[in-house]
Amino acid sequence: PTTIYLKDYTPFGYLVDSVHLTFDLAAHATRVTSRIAFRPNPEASDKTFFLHGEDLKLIRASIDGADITPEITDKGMTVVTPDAPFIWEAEVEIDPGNNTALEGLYMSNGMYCTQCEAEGFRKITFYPDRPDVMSTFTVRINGDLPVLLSNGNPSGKGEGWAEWTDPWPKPAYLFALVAGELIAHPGQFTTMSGRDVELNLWVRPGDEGKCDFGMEALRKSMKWDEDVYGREYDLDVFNIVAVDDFNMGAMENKGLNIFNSSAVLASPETSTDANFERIEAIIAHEYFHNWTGNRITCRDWFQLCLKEGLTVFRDAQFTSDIRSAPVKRIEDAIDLCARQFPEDNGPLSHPVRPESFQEINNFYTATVYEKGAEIIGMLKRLVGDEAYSKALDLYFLRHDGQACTIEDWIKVFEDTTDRDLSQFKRWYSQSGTPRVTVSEDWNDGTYTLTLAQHTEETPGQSEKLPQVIPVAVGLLGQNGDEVRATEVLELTEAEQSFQFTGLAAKPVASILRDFSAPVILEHDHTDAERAFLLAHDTDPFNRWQAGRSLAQDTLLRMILEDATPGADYLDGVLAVLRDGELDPAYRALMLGLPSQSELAAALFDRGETPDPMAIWTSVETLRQATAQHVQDLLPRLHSETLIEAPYSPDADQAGKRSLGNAALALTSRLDGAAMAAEQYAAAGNMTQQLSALSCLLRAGKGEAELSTFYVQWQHDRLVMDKWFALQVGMASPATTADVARTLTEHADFNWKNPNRFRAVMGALAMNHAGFHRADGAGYALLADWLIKLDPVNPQTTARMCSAFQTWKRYDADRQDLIRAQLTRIAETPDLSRDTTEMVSRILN
Ligand code: HT7
Ligand code: ZN
Repeated sequence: PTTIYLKDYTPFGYLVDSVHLTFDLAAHATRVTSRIAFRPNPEASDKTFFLHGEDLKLIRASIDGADITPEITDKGMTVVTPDAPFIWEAEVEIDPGNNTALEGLYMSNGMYCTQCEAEGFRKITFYPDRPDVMSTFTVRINGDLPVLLSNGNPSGKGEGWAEWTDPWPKPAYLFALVAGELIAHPGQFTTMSGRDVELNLWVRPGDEGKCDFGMEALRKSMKWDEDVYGREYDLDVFNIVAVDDFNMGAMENKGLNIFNSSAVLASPETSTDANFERIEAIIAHEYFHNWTGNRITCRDWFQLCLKEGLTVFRDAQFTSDIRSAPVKRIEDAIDLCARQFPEDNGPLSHPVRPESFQEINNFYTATVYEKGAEIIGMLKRLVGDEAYSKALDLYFLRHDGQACTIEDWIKVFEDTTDRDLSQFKRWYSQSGTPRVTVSEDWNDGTYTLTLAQHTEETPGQSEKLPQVIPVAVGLLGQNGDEVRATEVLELTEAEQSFQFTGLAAKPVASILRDFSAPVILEHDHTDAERAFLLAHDTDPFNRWQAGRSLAQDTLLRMILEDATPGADYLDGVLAVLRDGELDPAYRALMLGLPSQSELAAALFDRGETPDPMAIWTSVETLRQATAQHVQDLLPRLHSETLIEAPYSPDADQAGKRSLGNAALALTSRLDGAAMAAEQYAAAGNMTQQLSALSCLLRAGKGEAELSTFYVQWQHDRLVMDKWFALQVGMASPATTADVARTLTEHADFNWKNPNRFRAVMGALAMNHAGFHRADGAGYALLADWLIKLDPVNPQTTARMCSAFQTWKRYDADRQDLIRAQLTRIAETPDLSRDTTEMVSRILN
């Protein structure tokens, strides 16, 4: 496969003034006619006229009305063109009904829909399918279906046809078309300048009852972007469509967002509080792309973080504003440690702005998205809120309508602040997670904090230079009072000392407050110091972090030294749970433990070989000990879920249910899940029903409830995904692979649907001890299914290969078993480019 390099970027030789497309829809022979006005690009020296095209049957093509018969490869065609403006016309035939890869134009339950990011438009017609080629689009759809949608504003319709005109120039990856028997859930929004925008959420018949929340989330997002970023919506209509077969969460096509139905449809009976929160965030994310991604797009796919990092940062700000900021920050840190750190410190490690790729779809990663967002957060912290706002205003003013780079982005900050950000830019080019080591000195009223940074070698990068790391620090006195408020230290050297003078006694430092940088902090705190911070830290993030590290150290000692759960952790948790002043959601997070996979990473970092069963046992033992230690509080905590008001997914109610259900999980370890059985029987919403069912399954019970759940929800695809995932997720280590295998034989296991495939195979990979069963049954089962899925849906297959990315942490036997499966996948004939690239990176 060909490798593409950032350094080789050259602009396309032609500009596109307009695109006219006509679709004659037919399941197996859709005709796409294009009429495109090109003119030579004065800024480009290479005038090669190459049009991408894949899986297209060319019917005819012409330039300025004269037919041509171009030579076509599996990638597209190169044509000789006039050295002046010209009109390209072509007619191609495509087969959406057989498009199982879900890229380009495909069908889902009889509905036509598209997914063009990153390189799907080339499966629709011949075109310069690259993000720096922008044009206005007019689209006519001919088809015998009641709803025919595309980007922009409606510009005409009649029996069996509709026309759409998008006045905003856009790259082809933002093109979208939807056609089918859909029902509109309408809404309305008046913009800051008083324009009325028609909103619609389009769903399949039967899903009408799951639209209210998504519509409200959209309206809130539109208002928030006006209030906080001054960004107004720019079309007369905004359409969202829910689709069952979709490779990712959602797609920000201009004026016509397409969503995985799991990322937009919600009702209290069928969705958990966590589902609601995720849906709200994804709707906001896609909407915010209208400015950060669509109006200002990326010059090339290496700049993906330009739109994704910024938009994730913006959606996180939105969630913090409308829910709880500390809870959101903690959730994001948990997610970063669980998904991005393993990526950044393993064989798939790559810079936030990669320098090469074979298949761009493999770079829609936690590093590009989440570390990309953390970089924006650091920049904001370093320059301050006011300068951040000014820089963003300048960004929108200077670059509206352009396809930009990270250099453009950094420059607006340099121009607004007069800061030299060249060292800061290393965050985009250097892969790997920096480790910051803390040492302290106390001398006669002066506290000296020495911070050292180090980043391990990562694939392709042996030399690492110091990065600019904003470290937010506060100091606490021995009685728990804050003696120095939070201050942001700028760590720019490999090692640097910071002094705090005039202190009466040696303080306890609270370091990396609010998780001010995506780094691993190595601070040799004693259990007592961590317990002190857990009790007193005035920074909510670090207070939680203190509990988390205390839990981790406790577990590691249990694993390595056969220790019993320590009193510091147990008493610390008890005190937090007793503190009725603390937000219930926050207390629930305090009850969380590091994931088993994170414990494996922590052991590996200490030079130990993680034993998945020993890790699992330690977690079970600590959970049991915690349940016993806090048992007197559990009935009261569980009663938090008894909310009299009607169900609402808001942060307040969700927080109470989260704490109540965390208490239920502990109670189930003491009462044989009797209370869980009661909750299951009485549950009036999915949050209560599913958490009760998970407690039952963990207790080795719940067979009857699993059956009634199936009967109750068999008709609901999204709930059935939960039914599949829960059984695998809750299975004991010894049975996980067998449970997963049995479920793959279930009549409802539609493996070509990415949500269903992920429900089983994703849950298998996430069940740490089950996946890593010593006989390799988990590895073999996943590999079997990846091999089966690859020819059908390479994108989803390749993404799921990352389940194997941590393989070098484990013992030699497990490594041999995983290597054998990876090799088996790699040697599969006709393996996709997507999966080939992933497997070879993981193996190397
Ligand atoms: N910009 C989108 C990324 C994307 C995608 C979405 C759905 C299916 C396939 C996709 N490939 C790339 C989603 C986002 O970040 O908002
Ligand atoms: Zn995005």
